[in-house]
Amino acid sequence: MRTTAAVAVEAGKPMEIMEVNLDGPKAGEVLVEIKATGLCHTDDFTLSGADPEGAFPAILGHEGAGVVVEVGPGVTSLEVGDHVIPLYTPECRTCEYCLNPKTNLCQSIRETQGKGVMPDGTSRFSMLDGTPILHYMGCSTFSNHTVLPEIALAKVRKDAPFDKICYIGCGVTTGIGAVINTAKVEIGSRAIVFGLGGIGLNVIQGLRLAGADQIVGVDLNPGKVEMATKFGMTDFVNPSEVSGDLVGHLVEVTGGGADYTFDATGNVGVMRTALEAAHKGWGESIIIGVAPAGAEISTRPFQLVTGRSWRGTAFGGARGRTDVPKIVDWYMDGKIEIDPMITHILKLEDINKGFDMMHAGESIRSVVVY
Ligand code: NAD
Ligand code: AHE
Ligand code: ZN
Repeated sequence: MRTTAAVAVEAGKPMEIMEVNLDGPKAGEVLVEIKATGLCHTDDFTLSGADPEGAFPAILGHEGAGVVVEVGPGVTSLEVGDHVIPLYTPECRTCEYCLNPKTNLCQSIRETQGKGVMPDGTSRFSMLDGTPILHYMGCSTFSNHTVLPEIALAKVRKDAPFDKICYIGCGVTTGIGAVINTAKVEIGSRAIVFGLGGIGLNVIQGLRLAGADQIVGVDLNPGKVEMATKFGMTDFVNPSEVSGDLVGHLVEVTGGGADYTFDATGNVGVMRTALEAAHKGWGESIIIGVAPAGAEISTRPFQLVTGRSWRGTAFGGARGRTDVPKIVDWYMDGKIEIDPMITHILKLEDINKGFDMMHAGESIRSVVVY
């Protein structure tokens, strides 16, 4: 079939909207009509050329929601008409990783996914002249139609609005999951969240759900304060307004250091600050942000010797086919909020403007509705 997509033709260039060819689903695969997709900073990171796994031309996008249009041979858990959220972290339920309760990082298709191809090693997308186009994070939600493996789709209830639940495909689950699944924050904790964007706000929302007493937000953009306060931030620190040592200031604000700190910026300098602002003896720092190729974290080992831990999380430690339908229920039951964070609704032809707004710090989440 033919479908419309925003194609990342080259690193560092705006995406081009074009008609593309899409082959039908092979064995174990599913054709999905994407109804809505969020714009995550990770898409921007890959488009910029900073992603060591970035390859072009590709169809980016990994935060979508849609409807099953066709199933390939052997697909048993989904049928035409099912509502689904694509999963960049699939859940095969049989690999060594899925069988280990300590991780959500299903590895059954990770190698081919990282190369931009389906598990059989080929792409389903091509340009009208036949040039192959790569998939991205196994999702490619910047295409109106896409093909995914069955294990990379969470089946969700049909009454949930696509233009809101698409955000559960990355930002919401990543932020809330980092608190609940990865850090396992206890009631009464003190926490610091670095970066009050589409992920950081969901960390704040998760901290409030977990019953944290103090939630300190750190961002260079004061425009983020209003929304962060609405979601539960109790204190705000703008590093550009702190004279002297930022770590020392944060330790003072939290009365000795935070029980939990979260990096949602992708800046390795911020990651160091986050680790060092964690409480001596027990503070845990969780890295969520994705850093450019070649970037490395550093600190004095003494920071770890004296009881701080440095950890990381992907997709908030969530097992997508199991957890995502539950998070959709939380949203529909009013336990979590999504609507205020979706600040802009765009048409696919305006997708590059969505990334311009992200760069300018004007949006929290832009969502493309097909
Ligand atoms: P965003 O652009 O919406 O938000 C980033 C925020 O960080 C902005 O508010 C910005 O002002 C702030 N910021 C930037 N530099 C800063 C600094 N030096 N100090 C303080 N604040 C600073 O991005 P997002 O969509 O929220 O994504 C945040 C990060 O999380 C990105 O690196 C993204 O790639 C990553 N991410 C990781 C996962 C995962 O599974 N680990 C999932 C989604 C996104
Ligand atoms: N390709 C990058 C890594 C990017 C990365 O860390 N991605 C996160 C999800 S970000 C979603 O917005 C992730 O899931 N990581 C685990 C994994 O297996 O990719 C690089 O540095 O090579
Ligand atoms: Zn993302």
